[in-house]
Amino acid sequence: MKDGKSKNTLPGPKPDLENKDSKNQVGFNPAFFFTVMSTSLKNLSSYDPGSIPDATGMTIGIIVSEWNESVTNSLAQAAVDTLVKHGVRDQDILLHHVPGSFELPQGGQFLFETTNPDAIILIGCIIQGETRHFDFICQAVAQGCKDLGMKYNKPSIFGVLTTNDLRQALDRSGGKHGNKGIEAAVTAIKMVDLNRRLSR
Ligand code: DLZ
Repeated sequence: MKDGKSKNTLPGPKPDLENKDSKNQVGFNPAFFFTVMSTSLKNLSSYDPGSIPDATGMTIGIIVSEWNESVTNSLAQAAVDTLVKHGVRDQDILLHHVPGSFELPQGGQFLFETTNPDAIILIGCIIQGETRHFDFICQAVAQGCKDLGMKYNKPSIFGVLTTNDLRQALDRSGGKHGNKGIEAAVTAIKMVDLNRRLSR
């Protein structure tokens, strides 16, 4: 929010963002703050399986970026395993690769145009480099993912890691912070289920 006041309050002591004389003040970096808060308050992969809708009969497309493939393949495998665990048949998971994350939205568009799945998951890993390339790719992929969902009126799930380094990416693709691929699959199932219930 523009005035810095949000209705969503996080548990725990409030950080003193205004007082520059505060003892612990080392300069406020919003990106660092939200990364730490999101991972210390929530393991990205922990969820109650019983709370997830039955995914039987769903068709899910997965587009995977080849850049940083050790990371993206772990994310994709976790997404596939999660979909199958909740009832999606192997043959109803349509998985394709694209060269890099920038190509993810168009890969998703090709899939919606040709096979029209119930949802698409875009999986990538964009790691901060020395130039602003990172910012442009992240911005384009996030916007493209959102546009895809709006264009086809079907869930388009952002399963893209945007990290400062490879360590952070590994931690979130089967490491100490879980696997974002699981979260992406669960989100896809929930959104398809919501769409189905509202369309009845
Ligand atoms: C060029 C590039 C760079 C520098 N870094 C990444 C990255 O960290 N993750 C990723 O998925 N893709 C990267 N790419 C490739 C672009 O996404 C894209 O494939 C090329 O710019 C060609 O359009």
